Amino acid sequence: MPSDPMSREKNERPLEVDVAFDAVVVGAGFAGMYMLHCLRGLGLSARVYEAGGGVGGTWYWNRYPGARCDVESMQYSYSFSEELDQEWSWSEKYSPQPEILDYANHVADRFDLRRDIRFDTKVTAATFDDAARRWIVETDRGDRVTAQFCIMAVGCLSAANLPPFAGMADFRGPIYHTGHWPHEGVDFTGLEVGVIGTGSSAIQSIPVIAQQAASLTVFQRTPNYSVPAWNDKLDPEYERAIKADYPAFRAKARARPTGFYFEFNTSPALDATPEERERQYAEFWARGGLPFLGAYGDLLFDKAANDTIAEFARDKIRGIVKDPATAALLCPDNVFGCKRLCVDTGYFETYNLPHVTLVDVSTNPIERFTEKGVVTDGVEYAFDAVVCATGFAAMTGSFDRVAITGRDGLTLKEKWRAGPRTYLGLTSAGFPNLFMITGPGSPSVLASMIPAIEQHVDWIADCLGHMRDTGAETIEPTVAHEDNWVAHVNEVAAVSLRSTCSSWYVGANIPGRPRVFMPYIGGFPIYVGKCNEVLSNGFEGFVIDGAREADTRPRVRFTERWRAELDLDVISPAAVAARRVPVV
Ligand code: N01
Repeated sequence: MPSDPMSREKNERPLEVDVAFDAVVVGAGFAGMYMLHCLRGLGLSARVYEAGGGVGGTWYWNRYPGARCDVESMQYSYSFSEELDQEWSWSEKYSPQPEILDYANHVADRFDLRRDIRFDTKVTAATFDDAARRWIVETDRGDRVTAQFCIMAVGCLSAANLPPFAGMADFRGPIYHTGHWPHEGVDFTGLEVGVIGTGSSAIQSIPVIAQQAASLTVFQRTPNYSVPAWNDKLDPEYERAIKADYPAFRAKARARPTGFYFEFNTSPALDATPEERERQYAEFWARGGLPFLGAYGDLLFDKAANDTIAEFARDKIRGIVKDPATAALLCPDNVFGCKRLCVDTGYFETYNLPHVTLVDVSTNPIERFTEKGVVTDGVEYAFDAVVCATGFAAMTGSFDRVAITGRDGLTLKEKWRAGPRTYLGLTSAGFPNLFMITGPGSPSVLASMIPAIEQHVDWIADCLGHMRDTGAETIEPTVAHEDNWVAHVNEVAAVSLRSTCSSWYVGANIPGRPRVFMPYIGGFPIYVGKCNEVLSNGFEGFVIDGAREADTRPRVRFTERWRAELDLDVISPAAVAARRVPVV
């Protein structure tokens, strides 16, 4: 995907060669920004390289029409600064992309982050120099710097997947990817538009594109479940109530399996009568969004329970979409919530519009692009513009874009060929002093991203603080601990129905990728407890080399706020074993 040449010109700057930093951070999204803030708090020197022309990561690139967050605004923000929490106000229950990007820019200004960030710069390689015990980091602009620590803040869903359809170069109109949307926006007024894909990005953008386009044709390979957002202006009373004690609200959210707060019910769906279930689903549907999955505790563990919520959701689709053939095509027959649940505003209603058509490409895939449009099943559909809402090479794709070489010439890509291997999703054996923020093997995309990011950054910051305190040179997990962690990640994934379908969670959306459930599904608080324990036990499972004082107890500077008592009735290991942990 091209970077923006105008922005790059604007960000003209001298090259950085042979400059030494304590840490280099790759990416200036929410992870890289907060990491920089903490590195400064430790008094460490840092350089952040960012491929985009500004901060914000996901929210910088995904500017497609209708893009908004699926986690409520009052929870989708940093929690590290009470002042920041108090001074910022969101306008809607679910924030639109431009407002989240404004927030990211506000944070960058408020904490004076930009002076250590180099924009329009892609890190191309990071190589561990064993003799010097430092990382050599190179960029596409010719920078070549060294750092003791290299921190990958590259995001989980940032490597866009543009399938290599034959003939794309022949198409005479523009082809857009939702994850690389033009900054100036796109006006579809009066155009014949094709959209490929029906995941979250498509489900958000289709209703908005349909308002402008003369005709809209959607190519669907797999139908998706979607729950209405019931988005609205943010209720000022609700905002006031949360801001009256924001830290308490944050603590409640952190104790939840997904790292964000909503009310849920832990009882099993099949213990209820059909009438009770219907009432319960109707009530949770009326709340809308991802919390719909909180209607019962066993929905993602017990297929028979899941069938009941799936049928409720299909009934909703059949109730909305007037043409029965289209409604049937839109009804998924897989496990509800197995793929990431979508949240929409008027998605299914859009198919009632006379100029909107659904084309099933499940058995006859898109054959090719032509000069005029797209061909499937021998039929050519003519378009002025095509939108590929075809997703991302999730979790590992963003790492693959950087040539990361650890000890003995081992590349991360090679090491992860059969699937990612990490210890706690934070580090990987053979790659000393390399850290990942929300890497594979951590809750990452199964938790609300900002709390997941903050918890990782705080842990890394305490780790780096400890290394500085003890004069340590390198830290690296043992292979045995990494193997145990990978086995545990797989073990808990096997318990969940989520591991049973061909989603991007398992890399199945892109041909040729290994099929491994990548995020940690054991629940955010359980994972946080494990990270705390590792730290408190003097970085158990890690080899720390070169320390002056081997048994100095790590100081807890940043992770203190992750040590609150948990609501163990809901999130206990016993609850997990009994498969009564909703929405994990
Ligand atoms: O991507 P996706 P996304 N021919 O992979 C189809 C997060 N997110 O960008 O299902 C035809 O979900 C593919 O079909 P199939 C969220 O976590 C968050 O929509 O593989 N079709 C699918 O329909 C989300 O889950 C938010 O059979 C092809 C679609 O393209 C994640 O990002 C908003 C194809 C891709 O769907 C990714 O969502 C948006 C082909 N060759 C996204 N290749 C918010 O919270 C792919 N497809 C706001």
